[in-house]
Amino acid sequence: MTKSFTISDIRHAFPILQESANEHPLIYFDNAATTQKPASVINAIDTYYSKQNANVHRASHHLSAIATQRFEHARATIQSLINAAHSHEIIWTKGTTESINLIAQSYGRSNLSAGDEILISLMEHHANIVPWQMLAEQTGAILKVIPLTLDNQLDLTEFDRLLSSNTKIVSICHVSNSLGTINPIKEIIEKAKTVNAVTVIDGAQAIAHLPVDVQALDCDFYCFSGHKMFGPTGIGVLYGKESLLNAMPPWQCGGEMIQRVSFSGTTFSHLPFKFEAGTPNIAGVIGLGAAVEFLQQLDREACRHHEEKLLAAAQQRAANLPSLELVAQSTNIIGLLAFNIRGYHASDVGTLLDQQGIAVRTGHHCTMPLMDHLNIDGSLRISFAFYNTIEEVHRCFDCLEKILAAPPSHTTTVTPVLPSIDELTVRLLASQGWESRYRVIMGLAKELPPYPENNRDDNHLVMGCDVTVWLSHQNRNGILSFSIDSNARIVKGLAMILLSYYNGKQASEILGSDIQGIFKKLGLNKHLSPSRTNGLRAINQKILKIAETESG
Ligand code: C6P
Repeated sequence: MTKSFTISDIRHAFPILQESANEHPLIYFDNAATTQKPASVINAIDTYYSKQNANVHRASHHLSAIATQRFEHARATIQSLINAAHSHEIIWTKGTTESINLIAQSYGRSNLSAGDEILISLMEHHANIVPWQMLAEQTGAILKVIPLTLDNQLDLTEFDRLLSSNTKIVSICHVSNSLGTINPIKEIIEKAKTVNAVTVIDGAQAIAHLPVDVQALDCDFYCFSGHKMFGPTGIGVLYGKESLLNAMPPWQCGGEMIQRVSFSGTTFSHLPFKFEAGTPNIAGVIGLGAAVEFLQQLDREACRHHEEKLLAAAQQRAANLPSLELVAQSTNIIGLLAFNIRGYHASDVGTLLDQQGIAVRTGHHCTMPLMDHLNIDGSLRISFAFYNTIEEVHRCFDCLEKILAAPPSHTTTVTPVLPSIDELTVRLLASQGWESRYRVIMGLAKELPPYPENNRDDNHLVMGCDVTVWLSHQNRNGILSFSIDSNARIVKGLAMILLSYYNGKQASEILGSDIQGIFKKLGLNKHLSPSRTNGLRAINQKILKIAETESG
């Protein structure tokens, strides 16, 4: 079969790419978070539910036979994608996170003991940190971290130094989701073998971009998520070597994974079912199989080449923006560009891009230790798939340049006194359309009263926001007044709405009030992004908690 790569055909295969966002053509640059799905995947799921829905492996009827055949066919498709030796080495999980947890709780708990060492790196996603921290707590094992070089590559000299006969597990990402760095996993696996350490590769960010051959790599485990490779959410893969999987105990128990159950004892099923307790995500598996078949029709070398061109174009445009600071070095990365813009909070820029129909991700990208190391609280990340175009890259950077040329100052003068909520509502409702209202909210940030410097500590941090937010209060004769500050301009603008509404009220009035009505009137419920809505909710909840304490 001849494999093809025609960008217009590819784009046509993805229904969502024909849609618009905020009245602009959608430019989807958040592929590292999740990729879009081709019609073939959507149709495969639809066909399963509309024509073939049945449980797998159990019933005696025809529908179940068809569902089981499609389900197991998908397993064989994944086997061929990553060149596993056996299809039973492919275990279905919910995604990368569950795959790593399975290894930690099954392999890790039964093989590690006090003093053993687990080696991860500084650039890992929380999904490849926290399960190991928990395992270390449960077993007394020690978690060690490979640092990075100055150009944000794994420090292989330090890796050599940390690797010892105590190292039992080496768990590393193939590609970093925050930097885009491609790690030399073959070399790492080879070195880990010299001390008989088991190797776990987090392939979440690699599988959509790079060829993966688990036999050539000779890794013990390789994990990835369906939704980052054009398949559905809620389905992922744990590849494990047969000998290791056979020796591991099950980690979840129930139906499907047993051979025989009696009250005197239970025997477990063979691979892969030993690790697939309960009714699996059948539609997800079938959808993922269709995603791999879609990929297998493409010239993946050409896809990679195209993605390299997208990255090069973005890097070139980025180099022309003097206030843009790249998070990562510019060589040996794939699929994404992460940066900050001096004088702007990433989430503010992300929201302004969103208004132009450009979807990007901002924040710490679930790599908080890496952000701490880089001394930033997050970044703006543009991440590519082969369906993106060079024109989209240019449009994104044209928009960035426009944003920088016209900062959202809106010439509001600093007023020492807070406007009343009625006054503020009238001002905001006067702006036509959400885009212009958003700019007015951004402009409000300038009017936020100064925040007391000595209250910038952990006690005053609002948890649950993806940007830094401080909140403190005063109680003068039963009248409460709050102060808020943040490093994101949009949050400061939203804080003005909260303060105008709440300040000067008694605790009981605050508890009986209805800020949701104001949010609704201003369209905040409908138009704010999920992370901003969560942040606003977290600040509001903290205010209500304070009012509750003060009223008691
Ligand atoms: N990274 C991102 O925007 P799940 O959620 O289980 O499908 O994948 C977790 C995961 C594990 N490892 C790496 C390297 C990842 O990038 C991710 C998911 C998304 O970067 C969501 S935080």
